[in-house]
Amino acid sequence: MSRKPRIKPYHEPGGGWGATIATGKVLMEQKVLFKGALALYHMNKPGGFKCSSCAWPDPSPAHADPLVICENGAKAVAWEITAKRATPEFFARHSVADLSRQSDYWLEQQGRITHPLFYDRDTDHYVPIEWDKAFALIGKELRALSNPKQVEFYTSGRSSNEAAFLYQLFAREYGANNFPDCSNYCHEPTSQGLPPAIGVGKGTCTLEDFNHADLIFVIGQNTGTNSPRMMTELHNAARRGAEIVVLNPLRERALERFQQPQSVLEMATMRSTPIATHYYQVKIGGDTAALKGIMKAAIDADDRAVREDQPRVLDIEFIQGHTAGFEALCADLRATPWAAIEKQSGLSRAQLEEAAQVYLKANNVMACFGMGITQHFRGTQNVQQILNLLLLRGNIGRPGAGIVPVRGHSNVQGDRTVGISERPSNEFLDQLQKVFGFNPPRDHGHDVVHALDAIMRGEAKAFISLGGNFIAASPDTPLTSDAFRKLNLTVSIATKLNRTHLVHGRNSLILPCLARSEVDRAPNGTVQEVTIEDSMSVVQASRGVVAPASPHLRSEPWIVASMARATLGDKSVVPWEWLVEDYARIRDKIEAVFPIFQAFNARIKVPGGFRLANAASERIWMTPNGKANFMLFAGLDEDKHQNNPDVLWLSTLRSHDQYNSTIYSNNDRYRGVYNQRDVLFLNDREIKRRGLAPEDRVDIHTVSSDGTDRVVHGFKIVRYNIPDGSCAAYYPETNPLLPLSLRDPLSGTPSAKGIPVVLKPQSTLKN
Ligand SMILES: Nc1nc2c(c(=O)[nH]1)N[C@H]1C(S)=C(S)[C@@H](COP(=O)(O)OP(=O)(O)OC[C@H]3O[C@@H](n4cnc5c(=O)[nH]c(N)nc54)[C@H](O)[C@@H]3O)O[C@H]1N2
Ligand SMILES: Nc1nc2c(c(=O)[nH]1)N[C@H]1C(S)=C(S)[C@@H](COP(=O)(O)OP(=O)(O)OC[C@H]3O[C@@H](n4cnc5c(=O)[nH]c(N)nc54)[C@H](O)[C@@H]3O)O[C@H]1N2
Ligand SMILES: [Mo]
Repeated sequence: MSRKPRIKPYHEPGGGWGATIATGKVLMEQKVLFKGALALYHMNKPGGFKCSSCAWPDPSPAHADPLVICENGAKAVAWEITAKRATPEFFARHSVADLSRQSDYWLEQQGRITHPLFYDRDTDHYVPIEWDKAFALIGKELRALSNPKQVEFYTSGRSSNEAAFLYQLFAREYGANNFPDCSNYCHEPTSQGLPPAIGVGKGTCTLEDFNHADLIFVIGQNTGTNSPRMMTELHNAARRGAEIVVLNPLRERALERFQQPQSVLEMATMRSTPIATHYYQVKIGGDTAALKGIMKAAIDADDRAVREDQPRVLDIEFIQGHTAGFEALCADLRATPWAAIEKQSGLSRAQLEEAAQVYLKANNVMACFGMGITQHFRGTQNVQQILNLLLLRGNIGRPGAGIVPVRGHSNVQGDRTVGISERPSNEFLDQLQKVFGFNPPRDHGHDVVHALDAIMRGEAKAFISLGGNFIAASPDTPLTSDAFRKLNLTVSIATKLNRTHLVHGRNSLILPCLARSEVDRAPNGTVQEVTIEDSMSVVQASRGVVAPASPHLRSEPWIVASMARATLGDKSVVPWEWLVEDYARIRDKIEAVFPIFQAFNARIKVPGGFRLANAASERIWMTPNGKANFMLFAGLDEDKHQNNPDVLWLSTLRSHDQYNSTIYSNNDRYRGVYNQRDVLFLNDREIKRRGLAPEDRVDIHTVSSDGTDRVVHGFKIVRYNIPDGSCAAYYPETNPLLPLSLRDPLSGTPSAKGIPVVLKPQSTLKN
């Protein structure tokens, strides 16, 4: 296969043989064909391990296919159980300066880290260190700090509930509530936007709802790539005749047409199923306008029904019995002119009225959404408009209806449930105090943005990360990197080498841990289980099945407990060693702190696990007024740059062959991009208007007024079907363009899907 960069539009359906062939290929590339097949057989099944790729729920064990996997889940497993190793010899060969010149792709391709490592300043190399010494160093550094609030405790959503619970326990007993978490970059607008509206910050549906919905919205989410197992539900719904309405600036292939790899018939006959019945290419950042347009048309139709003495088209009984704020919403929608809605959304009134008709016809409606909604300056308001639309017809808390935030990392929701929160409630802290007997700090701590601010101001001294790749995931990469280097201590609990390990503090440690697919043995020889909460609040056990990549690896709970013991010493009132001897003991403590986990250990024994209670699913509104609230966002935000035709809105996306900062390959099959990632998707009109041509290379500059020139160089123009005024490129390469200050004021989530940019001729040479 040629390694030359090429563009070749993809006309096949999503899924299908393309996906099946790709699955085999990744296992071969990582040299784990047989081990991989064994692992995949046990994935997402009772007694096996939970896939670490996405947070999509599993079907109930009774209805599951023999393999509950997808192409990208297979990539995640192959990547985890790869035969490649980054050994002490590897680190002896490459200095950190050397490694810093390599791409993110190359770094992770070196394989699993086999030993705990310590950064040796004299030689600029990572060198092996014994576990005890590593913990002693962490303890010494943390104890030396004058204020525990100088430490940031980052989490990426791959860690288990057990590891995350111990982690927050450690931080709080130490004295800090600083929990920057990857969800601050992700679904925080959901976690902030839903509680005032419906009393819970989570989705209200279960997988079963897909069997009863007659309309499913898919908004700002690339399902075929990022939650491929959700395609099974969309595929089944489409085949039963449900309407599927997509709002997305890009025409994502799997949402147009999908061939179900698990369907023998479709695979054998090469047939596929159209998925979206209506595909609206909203302008980047135009969702609030589009959703308001749909609601405005719905309210017009209801007004008409009243005038003509016809049955109401809105669910007035539900609105009157359950909600507040309806009148204010109507007044605002009536006052918002169509012309403004059309301009901002990039969709015509006719299109939005059509969408409203589809909505009004459907009895049961679900709305699924992803980063295209949340990663915006108005991310929280975007989420709330989706909910407003659902409330208009009582589409919540009944079969086939509700809101479905599609979470990212496999346990990002669970980490939050078990206490990773920089703004903990008093109720939770009281409970923690009662169960463990120490006085947890009560003041609010840092989320990612405030952690970054503290690092930049030099106030933070140490950064510990339970997984993830903080530097690559964060905005303003060059500025954040410079600040990060000034820290006294950086500690990464990780599986593979990444950028954050190279942009390190004065003292730096890499602590290699077991991955979820690997067997984690307790001191008494039994295999330990951890638990995970998926996007639909189902908690299940996960148990590794393959041999660890190295005998020196340790589990995340053990590493966290050992750090805590080394830092807090005999002063600690937590029985750390005892807890990690048997994770069932950690679960008992979780249950004692959070009553929602009642009978935790017993309930995970049931195949398929259990669903955490969700009041909004029962139409119980845990809001201050006891109602479901329509959340008002008056008018439309003016697009500050609308009169400047040079400005484009840039959305930073994932390719089909990456997992966040982990790049599996430089291909993006469904978008027809091969062997390259430095591309900029732009439509024909915008290309011509600038006197450019496809394949030309340009520099991309952020439009901002803070005096910093944010730029990435030499991106290749690719002609793509995307609305006027919009463009797209891959993350994390484009993170230097994202200003830390460009964030949703309500949730703090950076606007990674809406960055104002201009294009300039390439200033540095690049092939
Ligand atoms: N294979 C794989 N799986 C993953 C991940 C991965 O990287 N790889 N990452 C995981 C994580 S942490 C997350 S959060 C999820 C992310 O999954 P997604 O939410 O699908 O994230 P993105 O790929 O960033 O793309 C979002 C989609 O939004 C669209 N979009 C962009 N701007 C806008 C806009 O203004 N409005 C609308 N309506 N749409 C817009 C894009 O075209 C794209 O289809 O996936 C998880 N699963
Ligand atoms: N511009 C832009 N920026 C974005 C986004 C975007 O769409 N655009 N998306 C944002 C989103 S949604 C997210 S969630 C963040 C992601 O941010 P993070 O969660 O911080 O990043 P990842 O790339 O998922 O982290 C990958 C690393 O995790 C480690 N790892 C993998 N498995 C394990 C494990 O089992 N245990 C441990 N301890 N470590 C493990 C490996 O060392 C690997 O290098 O990025 C955000 N940043
Ligand atoms: Mo995410």
